[in-house]
Amino acid sequence: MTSAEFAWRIRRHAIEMTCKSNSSHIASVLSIADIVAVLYNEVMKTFPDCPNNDERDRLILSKGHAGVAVYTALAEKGYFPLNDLKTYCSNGSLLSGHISHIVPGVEFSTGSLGHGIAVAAGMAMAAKVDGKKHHVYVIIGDGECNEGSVWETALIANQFRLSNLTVIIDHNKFQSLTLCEDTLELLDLSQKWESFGWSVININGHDYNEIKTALLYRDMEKPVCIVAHTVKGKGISFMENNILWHYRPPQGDDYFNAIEELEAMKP
Ligand SMILES: Cc1ncc(C[n+]2csc(CCOP(=O)(O)OP(=O)(O)O)c2C)c(N)n1
Repeated sequence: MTSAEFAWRIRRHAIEMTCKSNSSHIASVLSIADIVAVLYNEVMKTFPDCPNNDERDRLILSKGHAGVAVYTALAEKGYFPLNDLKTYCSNGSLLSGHISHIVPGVEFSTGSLGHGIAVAAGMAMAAKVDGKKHHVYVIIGDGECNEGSVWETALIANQFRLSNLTVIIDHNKFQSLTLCEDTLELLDLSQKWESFGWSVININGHDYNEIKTALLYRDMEKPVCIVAHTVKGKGISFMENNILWHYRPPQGDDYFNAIEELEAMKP
């Protein structure tokens, strides 16, 4: 399967799941669908039949409200049956609205923003101390960069030269209610991370080749920060850059129109 096909499947499942469960955050999921697809389809060493294999690469989704992106990728990889996606957000289901480590293949539960990156840095540090070769990836939101704990971690990761850590910032320029710059302005993210000692790469977060090259990039001395320029709601025209879709579930005509658009651009 190509990463374009993999990402399409993430988006297709995501529309079904958020519609059926009447739940939020579809735009946040669509924003990272391409990045998550490349991670699972082409980059990370994974062991779906043995999720805790010590040699696996680790991914923490720090913006845990977009857990659907990772749940669908894990199901596509065979960590659990695709049919289980239908239980998303229902009573008794393992698949909660914010990502949960109870699900096979999920490393850490998140939802309260600003914590996943610190845990990822801890994992990277532990791997270094133990001489392990796996890589640790963490996806954070640009709005999430308003959290002080993100910057404490940026300092720590530089201090300990965590070259086995890659942070991917989903830079879609929005947060939950409005633009990031109208909430707490971040100014130039690249400059900031560089000044914290990181190796920084800017990419189009929807270009599969750029995503893959950046995810595989290593700096022997520094942790890597990928500033992925993305579109919130990417792939469904009426959701793109429209803040309503941070919380609004796709229902009725919106659901049918979204499915129609996706089917029309199936790779
Ligand atoms: C500590 C904390 N404060 C507030 C929230 C509520 N919240 C959920 S999503 C969100 C916006 C996050 O924006 P961003 O990180 O840019 O993610 P994206 O735009 O991709 O959804 C907020 C403020 C939260 N989950 N955790």
